[in-house]
Amino acid sequence: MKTTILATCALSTLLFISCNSGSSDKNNSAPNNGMEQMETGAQHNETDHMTSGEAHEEHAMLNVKGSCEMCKDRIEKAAKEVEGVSFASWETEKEVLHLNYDPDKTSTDDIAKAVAKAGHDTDKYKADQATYDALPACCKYRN
Ligand SMILES: [Cu+2]
Repeated sequence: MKTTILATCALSTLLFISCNSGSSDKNNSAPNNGMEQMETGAQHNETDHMTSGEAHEEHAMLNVKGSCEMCKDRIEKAAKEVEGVSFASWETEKEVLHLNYDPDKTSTDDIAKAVAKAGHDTDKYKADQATYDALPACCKYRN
């Protein structure tokens, strides 16, 4: 009996140790991301406010239909999910979406498409009827 208990103890200790070393490996590799900088000029992420002024960015405004705060979240989220978009803010009253984006990576056309796909009409692209119908009642902006 004793040996079984000892063996179980030893086994669980081993498991514990291996779990621990696994997680500390992760921690060690986290700050070690120098590899990502191999691509020149690829270092424009949204959190990089220090260099965003120097980055090749453009500002644009798009007319986007919507009605409430939920629409605002949905529109901004859809725009920000487009690669190259660093800033998106929708004005509820004017129904205008302000954007900062990298023109090498995306275009207002791409962003308008993404916003329309999320359920909001733009000047150029309209939301599918099915997508529009699926919006919550407070978000219905069509008459
Ligand atoms: Cu809404």
